[in-house]
Amino acid sequence: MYTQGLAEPPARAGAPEPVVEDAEQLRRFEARIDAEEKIEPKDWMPAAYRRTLIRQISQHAHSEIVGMLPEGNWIGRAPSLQRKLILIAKVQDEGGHGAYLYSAAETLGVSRAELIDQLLAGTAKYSSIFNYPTRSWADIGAIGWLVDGAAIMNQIPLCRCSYGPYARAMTRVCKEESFHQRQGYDIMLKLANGTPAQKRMAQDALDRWWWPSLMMFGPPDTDSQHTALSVRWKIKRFTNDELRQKFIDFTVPQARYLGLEVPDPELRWDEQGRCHRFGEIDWSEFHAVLKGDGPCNRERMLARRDAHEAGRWVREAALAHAAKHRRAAAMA
Ligand code: BYC
Repeated sequence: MYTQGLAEPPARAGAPEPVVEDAEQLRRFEARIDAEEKIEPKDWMPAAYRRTLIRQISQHAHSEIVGMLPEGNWIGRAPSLQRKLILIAKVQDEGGHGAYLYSAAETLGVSRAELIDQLLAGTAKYSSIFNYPTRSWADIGAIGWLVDGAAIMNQIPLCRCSYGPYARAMTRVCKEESFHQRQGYDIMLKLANGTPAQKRMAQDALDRWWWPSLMMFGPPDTDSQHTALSVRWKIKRFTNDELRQKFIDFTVPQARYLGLEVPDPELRWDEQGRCHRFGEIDWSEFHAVLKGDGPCNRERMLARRDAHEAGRWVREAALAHAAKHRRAAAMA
């Protein structure tokens, strides 16, 4: 069962050279995983485990930071003072999630500055969902309900991830995500029970966000390069398709309660399978977004690069302040 060959995913063009792990160390590592022990930063781990975690945690961190943009865009236009306060708190939470996640990634031996450079250079991925525009206030409801709903479905199992710092960061993140999901559903509830125009806005937002939300869970299991190893090493507890199905089964009754229609003519309850059957996802759209050709990819990257430049003086001032304190402490 614990063969060396399985420790590395198949080599891809441009991928680092496979590392041959020590068989005994690998056996002990996998025995700890099987025993549900947490792996901590100073513990021995296979190079592929470290690499997968850096990849996933940093993509997750970038998603939180880029994910602030579509909603941040509505802070100034929220329809009441209370809605504005709630939205500010939510967007701040997302910045905080990014910060915990960059810290969790740093425990694996990579610096936050390196990771941010990768994002700004366009070589790192972030969630496809944040490349779609927020056209109306109902989109803020749909993001909370569907996007944060999908995030919770994906992240609750990550609280049991085998890597300790990621699992602990996720526990805190999930508590906040559940508030985010509820605020989104509350917006949808108000709009769906409002005037006919408001209900149309809610339906339009569901129409536009439904399919991209399903894509958040990643490619189908048959095309997912990383799932097998990540499930084996208990980084992921469920496959992409399993989580997507759970999300659909959970969300369809919520749409019904809102009196809105899920934009999928093939959606139906399968009594025998006890789950919803759904139509084909347009994976060509997903791949186009990942390649940088989504509706807002360029705008999002431009906004992040501008924010990074605008924050340069703050980083420089913080470093100068820390250096001054170090010098003072050394002289004392
Ligand atoms: N978008 O082998 P696979 C939030 C990539 S933030 C872009 O299945 P894996 C929120 C994948 O990275 C929520 N790329 O990969 C924030 C891989 O590419 P590379 C973000 C995607 O890792 C603000 C390739 O496709 N959540 O909730 O086993 C406001 C093959 O995929 C996507 C997380 O990051 C995608 N949707 O599984 C509101 C959760 N899907 O690296 C809300 C943590 C796949 O080989 N991440 N790719 O170049 C995960 O759970 C997993 O990484 C995924 C993918 C399920 C996303």
